[in-house]
Amino acid sequence: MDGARDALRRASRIAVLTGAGISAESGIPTFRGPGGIWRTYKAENLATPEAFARNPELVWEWYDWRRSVIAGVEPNAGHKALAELERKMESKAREFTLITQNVDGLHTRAGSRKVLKVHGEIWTLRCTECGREREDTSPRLKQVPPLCECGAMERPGVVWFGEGLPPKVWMCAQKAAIESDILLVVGTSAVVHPVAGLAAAAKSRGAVVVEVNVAETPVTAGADYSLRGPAGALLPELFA
Ligand code: BJW
Ligand code: ZN
Repeated sequence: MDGARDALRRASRIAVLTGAGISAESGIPTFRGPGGIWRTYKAENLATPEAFARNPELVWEWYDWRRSVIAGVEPNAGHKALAELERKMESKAREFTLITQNVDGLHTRAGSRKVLKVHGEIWTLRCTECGREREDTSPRLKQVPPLCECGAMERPGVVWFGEGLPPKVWMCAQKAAIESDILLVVGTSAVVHPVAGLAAAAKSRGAVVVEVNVAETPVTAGADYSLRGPAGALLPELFA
């Protein structure tokens, strides 16, 4: 912990990559591991463009249910510590970039201002025909599937398996990771590509890699510091 804390204090460019584990303490299930979403639901039936084309009603009902779960929880100490770190870094004119794979919007609700949402956001709805995007933060949609004002069906504004990441957001995320002095990898199993490659890319360009996770991951072996425990407890301690 002390070595990682010192490295953070010295860094002028910090990048942070978060995954579902940071929201676990808020009560949102992760995808993999005990109690994970993919233990109950099959990703190929719900989180692929093919699944949506086959049965948009089913996919939308699942997303509508997840929206209601997320709307009922609060950001936790881990989200708040990252929002606080962003403010601290900015007041010292140092660079800070938060990259998240999470679609739940909890970083924003915790007060983080600049968030690169590489897998999109569950509150964004995108038209399948005209591509128009809108935000709808109601816990339950009035109508499922929702319709665009052009009359066509909307889809969740998230990135499914087999789809490319939003190009500009992804470019900024890669740049921030490889240009960082330190990359903090929090609560991700680091198995979903291309995001899973960010830690190795940053490391190969000289960044110090610090992992915060309750379990070992593919990042662990190459990390300079691997902190084992819940993000909500470790992050406030790390930034103290
Ligand atoms: C705690 C904790 C606590 C618990 N504190 N820690 C190269 C090799 C192999 C495969 C591929 C490859 N390149 C592409 C692929 C295919 C695929 C892929 O990676 N598959 C692998 C799974 C095998 N990738 C894609 O399809 C991606 N697209 C792509 O590459 O496109 C190429 C392309 C280019 C151009 C044109 C067209 C295509 C897209 C991936 C999209 C992922 N989507 C999802 C769903 C989002 C929407 C939704 O939420 O419904 O994103 S899947 C799901 O996994 C979600 C997550 O963001 C993502 C990552 O999961 P995450 O965050 O790591 O969560 P978990 O549950 O896995 O881990 C939680 C961790 O927290 C664990 O480690 C715990 O220990 C820890 N934890 N509590 C700290 N309290
Ligand atoms: Zn439309």
